[in-house]
Amino acid sequence: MPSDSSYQFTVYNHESGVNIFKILILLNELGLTYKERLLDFGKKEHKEEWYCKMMPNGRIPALVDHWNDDKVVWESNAMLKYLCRYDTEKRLTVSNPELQSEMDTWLFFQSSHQGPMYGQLQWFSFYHEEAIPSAVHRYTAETRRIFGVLDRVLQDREWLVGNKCTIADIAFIKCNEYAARYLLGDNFSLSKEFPNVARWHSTLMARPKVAWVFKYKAEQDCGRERQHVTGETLSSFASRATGLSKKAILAQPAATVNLSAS
Ligand SMILES: N[C@@H](CCC(=O)N[C@@H](CS)C(=O)NCC(=O)O)C(=O)O
Repeated sequence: MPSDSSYQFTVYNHESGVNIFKILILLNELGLTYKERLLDFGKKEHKEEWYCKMMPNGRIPALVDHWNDDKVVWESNAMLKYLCRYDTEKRLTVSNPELQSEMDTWLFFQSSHQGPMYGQLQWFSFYHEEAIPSAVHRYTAETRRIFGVLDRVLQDREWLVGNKCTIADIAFIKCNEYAARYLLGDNFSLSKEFPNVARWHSTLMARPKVAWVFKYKAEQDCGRERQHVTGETLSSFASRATGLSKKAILAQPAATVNLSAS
């Protein structure tokens, strides 16, 4: 049932959000209308009852579709799939059931492998209270392994599914960008180690709406000091961080990067 809201979606987000990139990219690619609501992790707003009633996992992102009875959708790849119902020309999705199954496979691979492994590497590299080298080693190896899986598949094809850019490709962009820039260290070169991923990633980053979202997120003014995903402010994190962690602080406003030059 259409509500009288002038925009279709409310997107619940945080300034440090990684999974939100794919959602903002798809909303902008499809020209859908939305308003963002930035939660205050410092105040643990994402754990409050009103939010957890809607989003039981108490995390971001989440989406409310005001033009469909305020339907709530969460888990970023489920959100991508939900939004595809509004992609009436199938610009970024596929209709053939075999291809749909392939698309689902990549979406599940992204959310069960890429997201968690890269996420744990970020956690143990920057946020964990004690240094645990074996955990960093384990998740570094997993991150490289996942890049390797993608690189092998992209050796003889331009896109993951159906010879066109789909939500399967979009789902991987932000984690790959962050991992290539920060997680694997200063000497890591995506184009040297995983040239097929680098080519695919550069093509994705060059899409105008993708570039727009990265620029928007870099400039996002949340009206308060930027927070890390832990809720800690940027300046308090900066005062105690060293080495790679210090670089991660600079990474917070997500800058675009020319990976083909690296
Ligand atoms: N699998 C989920 C991951 C959601 C997630 O881990 N969100 C993080 C930020 S990217 C979060 O809300 N962290 C805050 C917390 O754990 O309290 C998705 O893809 O949406």
